[in-house]
Amino acid sequence: MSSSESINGPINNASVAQKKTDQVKIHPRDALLALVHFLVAFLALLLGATAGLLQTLVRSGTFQLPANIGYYQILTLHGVLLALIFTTFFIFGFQIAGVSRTCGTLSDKQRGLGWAGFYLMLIGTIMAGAMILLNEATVLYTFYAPLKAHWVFYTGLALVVVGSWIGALGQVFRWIQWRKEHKGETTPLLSFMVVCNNMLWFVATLGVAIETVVFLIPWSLGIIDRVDVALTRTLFWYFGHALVYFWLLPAYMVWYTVVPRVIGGRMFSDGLARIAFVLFILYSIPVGVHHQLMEPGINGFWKFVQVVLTFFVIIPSFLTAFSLFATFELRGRELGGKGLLGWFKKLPWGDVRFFAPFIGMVSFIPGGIGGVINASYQMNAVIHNTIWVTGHFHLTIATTVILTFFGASYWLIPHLTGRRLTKQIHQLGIMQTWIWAIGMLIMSGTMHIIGLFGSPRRSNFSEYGGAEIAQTWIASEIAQAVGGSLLFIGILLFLIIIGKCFTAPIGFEEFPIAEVAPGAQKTPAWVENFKIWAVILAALILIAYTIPIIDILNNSPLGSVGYRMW
Ligand code: HAS
Repeated sequence: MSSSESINGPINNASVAQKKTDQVKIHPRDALLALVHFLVAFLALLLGATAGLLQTLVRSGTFQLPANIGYYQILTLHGVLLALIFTTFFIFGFQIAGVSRTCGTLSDKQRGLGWAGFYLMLIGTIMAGAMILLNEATVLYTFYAPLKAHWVFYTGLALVVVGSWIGALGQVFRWIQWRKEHKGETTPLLSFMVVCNNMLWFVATLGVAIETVVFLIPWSLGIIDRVDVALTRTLFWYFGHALVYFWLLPAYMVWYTVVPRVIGGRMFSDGLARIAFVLFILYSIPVGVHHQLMEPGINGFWKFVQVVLTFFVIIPSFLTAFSLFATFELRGRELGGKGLLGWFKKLPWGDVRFFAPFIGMVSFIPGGIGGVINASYQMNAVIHNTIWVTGHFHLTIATTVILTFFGASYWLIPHLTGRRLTKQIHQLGIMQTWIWAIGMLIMSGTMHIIGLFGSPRRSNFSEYGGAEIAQTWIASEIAQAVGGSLLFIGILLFLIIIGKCFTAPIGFEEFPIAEVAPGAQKTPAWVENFKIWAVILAALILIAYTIPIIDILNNSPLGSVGYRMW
């Protein structure tokens, strides 16, 4: 079903230009590049999800791992494969497709950069994955020192980062080319968003690149004999919080540009969407210390500054919520919805392209509230290092983002492979979304509740706190295992559907992109001036990080940063 014949019947209100762009098809060579990224992502998803299932079963006390495999080893595999590898490959596949769809086919050079980046990322993934499997890198996905991994693991991760920079360049160059060819015009929204996400990613990964190349690799090779725990953690979280927005923004890309077209509506405002993305560039990086609120070594004043900045990064999500509500209501009323909520019923509930991301959006309401709680200094003391945090990120990345990615895959894979999204795929996709939502409600809900009672995260000991409380813990672990098993079934079903996408009848499935609502204000040109944003971003990073890092260095016992600096 295409969006010009949505579940609500034919859409007659689309403009001629819209009908024309609905027919645009990505060039097969760009499609191949995007597809190889998706294939690696889906393989990582399968392996990472299997590790997740095993881990939740171990915690429930009903299962023991064979062959000396450790709990923390599979926890590392689960985190690295899902949080770092699945996401990065999926996002790059989606972004390549998005730029090619909106700016036009990539040049050979741009595509070459995409392939070079892909191979480097793949080699890096194999290196890091092999070390985890060999139990040489059981350091969890945050690889905090003093846990130490084999140098091959860190080098593999560094290669993934460098590969992503090279791949991102190809996408950005295509956007620059479009700008040159269309002087004075506003660039296509989706490609602008891709450039924002790549800029955010580049600036954020500088932190983790310095952490691995300057500290962890030399330490692991024995070139330096120690590293500063506070410094490496700070560098990690400089990267780590922006990482979560690097995951979130592609979901927002789908929400802003694709979903309005799928429901047969229009985008509420192009300018508002761009401002939201720019705000993410500015505020997603100088906030990493909110992951370190309970740590010594960082002065309370700087923690306060970063908490305030964290509250700024919530604003673009509010803008997004407002914009989406407006889009849904406008379309629902256009279809005849009456009264306060009559428009809600008119939305295309049988269309998986809408339903899966919609459930993702709904999950982000409690997920976002949880984030605000985490960021509130005093409340962070209650939840930090408890399994509440695990519940939080299973609602955000593993529901909001992943359900949007699932929903996008159902039309994007057929688009790239020259096939059709069939009725069966719609039905299975909706079933998959329900399984996911119920599994996550059980698993993440339990994690939130027992987290408030102090159940620790990242531990396979579920009997903390004496015999009485141990019973409650164990009951909750079993609930998590039930939820986790449903999620695993959800992943298997998703992969079965993807298999069906590859074998569906030959045809044309559109890559839906909405046009802007008539009457929306024209986007001012300064919004696209990345130089302004780069300067403000640099200033914010310097304000938020210079003194905390100088403090850490000054307070380190001589030589504890590994290098004798002064
Ligand atoms: Fe978070 C920890 C704060 C968002 C992921 N977060 C984590 C960790 C991960 C993660 C992975 O301040 C654990 C890291 C680790 O291993 O230690 N988080 C926030 C805040 C936000 C936030 C303030 N997080 C995310 C997103 C993630 C993510 C997004 C992944 C994609 N987080 C924290 C903090 C910690 C933390 C602390 C550290 C905790 C600790 O102590 O360790 C905000 O960005 C949230 C803002 C969001 C909203 C919601 C807007 C709602 C929208 C949906 C609208 C719905 C519609 C549907 C339109 C305000 C946009 C219509 C519905 C109808 C019913 C019609």
